[in-house]
Amino acid sequence: MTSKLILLRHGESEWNNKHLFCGWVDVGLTSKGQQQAVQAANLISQNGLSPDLMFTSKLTRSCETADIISKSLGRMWMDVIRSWRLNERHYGALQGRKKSDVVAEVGKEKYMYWRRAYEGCPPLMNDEDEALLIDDRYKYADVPIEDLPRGESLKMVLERVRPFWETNIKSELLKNKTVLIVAHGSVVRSLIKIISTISDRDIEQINIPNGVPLVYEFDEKLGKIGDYYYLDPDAAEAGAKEVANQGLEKN
Ligand code: DG2
Repeated sequence: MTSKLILLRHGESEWNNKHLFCGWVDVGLTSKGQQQAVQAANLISQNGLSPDLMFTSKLTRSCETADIISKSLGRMWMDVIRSWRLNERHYGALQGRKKSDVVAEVGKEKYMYWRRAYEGCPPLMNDEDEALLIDDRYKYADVPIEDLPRGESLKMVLERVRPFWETNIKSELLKNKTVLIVAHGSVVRSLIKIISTISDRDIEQINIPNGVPLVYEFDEKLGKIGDYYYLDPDAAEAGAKEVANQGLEKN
């Protein structure tokens, strides 16, 4: 028996499209993002995968992608578990800023450090701005509201994703289920770092495309069979390149 884990970054969001740092700001999908979600569902079914349950974040762009997928697959009955632990990396005071403006202000090196270095933590958000982002969706979070992040490095994301992976996700995979996680660029990078034991340096080079599913297969003891693979490698490569270049090209 094997279990399968499908990881997916949501379809293009309104702020991905405008090249704005988004983090915990709640925006919806563009029509392209909605089409990417349908295409992701097509890839999942064409590859003979039938998710048994889904995990997603508390942010609309991921919830919307998850809804489109379960509808497109005809599996709206699937259990969906939503957690702030699968939210995008909190981008602190960079949230709402255009990526190319940040490059112009602080230079490419600092921009890439904040964006991709494992321990690169952006400037934190002040308490007043943070309060505007915290609403009812976090009321029953498993940590006190004041302990929710105000800015995070990838390392900090990994530290809040890991307990959820260990407790909530692994237990489902051990039941031989096919599990779909619809989340965000940094959450997918964290999970890849955990599962594939990627070094702090190498994870900097990994960019996650919008809307292209990647798959891990495990044996009954949760030993990884091979490494992850994308269901559409060409689309993944093109999408990852586009993400890597955000803010660095004229846009
Ligand atoms: C993007 C990631 O997150 O941006 O927060 O702006 O996956 O929710 O669209 P997502 C954001 P980069 O780290 O790629 O700059």
